[in-house]
Amino acid sequence: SRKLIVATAQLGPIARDEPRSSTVSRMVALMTEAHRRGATLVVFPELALTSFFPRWFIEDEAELDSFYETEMPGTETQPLFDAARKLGVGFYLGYAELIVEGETKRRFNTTILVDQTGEIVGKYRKVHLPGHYNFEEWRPFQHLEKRYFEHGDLGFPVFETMGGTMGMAICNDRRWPETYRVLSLRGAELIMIGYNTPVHYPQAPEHDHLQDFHNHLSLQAGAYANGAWVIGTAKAGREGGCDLIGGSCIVAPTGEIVAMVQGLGDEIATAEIDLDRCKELRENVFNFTLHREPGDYGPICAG
Ligand code: CDT
Repeated sequence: SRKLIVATAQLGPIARDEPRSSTVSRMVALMTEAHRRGATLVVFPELALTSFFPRWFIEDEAELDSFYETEMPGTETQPLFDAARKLGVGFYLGYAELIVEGETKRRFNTTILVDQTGEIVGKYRKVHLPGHYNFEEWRPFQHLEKRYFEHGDLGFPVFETMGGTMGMAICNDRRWPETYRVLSLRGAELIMIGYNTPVHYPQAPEHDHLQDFHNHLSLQAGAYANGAWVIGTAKAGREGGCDLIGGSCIVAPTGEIVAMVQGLGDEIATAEIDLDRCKELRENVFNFTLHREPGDYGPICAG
């Protein structure tokens, strides 16, 4: 068996003007508690360092830029890397990434994987960007990911690190079966996914009461149909006047939730996971080599 203890590290709301130093302190506290419970890998949410700013139409470029990281680690995020090294705890960290190429600014919704020595060992940029590009007055809040981020240009890579094959995805990616399938075809045994999900879905408010169900449905189906461990981590609670779901959890390759947080604030849930349990599915019902029929899946890849 290949066992490790992992943690989902849910964050409660982050205020629009909350300094990075405060958020990073909250995250170090969660990492420290995870370590106390024996965890060696912690999964933080999507855009974990700031409020979920795509809910606001921000016209001032300097203000918009203030939500992005231009270096990683930077001065304000260095304590996370120091804590990782000191405690021997790796982590997944979602953040807004700003890079400057010549005169051009490029923006991505990004996550990195940091190992137990505090080194960055993986990076992923969000592929499925939900929402819209322009300000839409009818909405109670905006969802401007298509305005504030470019489509991720790294595909769905996996990383051999921390004793297994690791994959990452970000929020809306978890609703798309292709995300898990591409990562799993590349051998992912553990797929980490941070999210910010409003309870209210303005285009179909009749689905509001289903948000927690759809979250777990996606995470559990993705785990089971690919025989992979999945960790989903929320930014939760009432943030900037918008209610975000919680439900951060650890899902076994069988699709069962084996650990889950209880509330909507800063909280961790931990589980001992055995990466070898992926074989229960991948050597049986989801043995890709024996049973997949890619010759019949053509439309999936058609534009
Ligand atoms: N952050 C993110 O991707 N959130 C979406 C909200 C619903 S689509 C507007 C999600 O899939 O949870």
